[in-house]
Amino acid sequence: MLDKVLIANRGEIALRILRACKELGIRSVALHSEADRNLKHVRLADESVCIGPASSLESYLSIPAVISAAEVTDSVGIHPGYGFLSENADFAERVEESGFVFIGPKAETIRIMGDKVQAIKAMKAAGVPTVPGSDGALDEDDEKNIAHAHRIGYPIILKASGGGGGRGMRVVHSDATLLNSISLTKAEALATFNNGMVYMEKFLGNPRHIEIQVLADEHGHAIHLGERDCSMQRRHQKVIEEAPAPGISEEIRKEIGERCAQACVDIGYRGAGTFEFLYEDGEFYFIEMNTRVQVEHPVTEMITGVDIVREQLRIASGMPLSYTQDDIVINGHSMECRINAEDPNNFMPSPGTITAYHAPGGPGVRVDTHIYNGYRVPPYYDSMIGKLITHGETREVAMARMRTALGEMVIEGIKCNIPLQQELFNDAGFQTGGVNIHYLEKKLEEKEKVK
Ligand code: MV4
Repeated sequence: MLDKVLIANRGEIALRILRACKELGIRSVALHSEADRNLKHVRLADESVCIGPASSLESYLSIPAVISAAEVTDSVGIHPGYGFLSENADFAERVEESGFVFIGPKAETIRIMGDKVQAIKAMKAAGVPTVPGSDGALDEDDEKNIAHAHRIGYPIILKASGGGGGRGMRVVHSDATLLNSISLTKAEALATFNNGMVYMEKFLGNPRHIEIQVLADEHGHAIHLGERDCSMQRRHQKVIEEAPAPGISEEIRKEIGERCAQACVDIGYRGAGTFEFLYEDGEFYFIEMNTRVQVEHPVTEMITGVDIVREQLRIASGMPLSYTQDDIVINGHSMECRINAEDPNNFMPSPGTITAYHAPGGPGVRVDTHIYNGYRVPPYYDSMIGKLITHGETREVAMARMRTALGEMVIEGIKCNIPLQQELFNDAGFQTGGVNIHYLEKKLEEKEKVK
């Protein structure tokens, strides 16, 4: 087992990683910015080191600062968490070149998945269903690009190969705007991602966002932990996640899950990963792969009993997976609410001091948060301050527990989105289950009209 791990992140995920290290007897090092001296995990870690000023660019995003922290503390492994440097292939490469273990896939794998054209190509070759599309980057041949659009059928969507997560996309409805849209998307892609490669896909109008969690070790084993539904989102920020996805049968889960696990074996994947799909009319279409632990990993942990962060640490230590596919049984249903320090009406960030905090509890309730009474939410980082997760025998029980827990949770001194979450858990459409990716934005638009 890794002897000492540097936690190269902040907030709730840093605390989550710290807890997993403690359980495994791994010594922990917390790095932090000048604005984050009072983070809960910094107090609880065996050692801590300040790596720079509040600005992420000069701290959590600084490769030299993070590597130096590993060096001065004699760390063995580096866990990148999510966001920041977690999917930066150059960082993973520098970590390994410097003699540390990157807790994640090989740099080469991260690089492939960061290039969406390559990622789709690799997954298609491995038998994962993809969106009908150009199967590669578009070139300068106008006639060929028009032919692609006609074969696929309008509407189509243009995406930057260097993009992802909703950045660098443009929908096209007819030949009239196709060529101009390709030029614009390419120019924007070059300016934003320093990569002008653009590809084309059939545009799916009302899909759900369903993703498959996988784990793969260095001994040729890979398993899937079922799916999560992350369709409740606004501006590409997920608001509620759940597992399993409503309406997905055991047979369909097995089929798509086994394809993802096999793809991991085929590409030599290592660690935790997520296959993102659009799901429409009963079909899965691969769009991207995430090579990190995700914010919403707890809902999968709740229904499988697998500690995903512990598995990441074991895999990085060269150990085999603790489970075979047959060990994985889906038990009940889990929901996660992201708790954000923001105005629930206009989504403006609301940093400041938390003057009162009361955590909810009871059966099937889990709270992943670094906040405490008197904690000051800094204005420099993401507004997510925690996650409220529930589990129950059925979706209805998980939802009822969430309503109770949201009602118990008290966060004073700052604005937070608990009122919005309460509204969503009383929403008839969401209660039915299986809403699509546009549901929340449409609901918020309706609310604006009534005002
Ligand atoms: C799409 C799509 C419709 N058709 N691709 C946005 C995030 C990025 N990961 C992919 N995205 C989309 N790709 C095709 N062919 C619609 C979206 C999309 C979306 C996807 C998942 C979750 C939320 C979304 C919100 C708007 C658009």
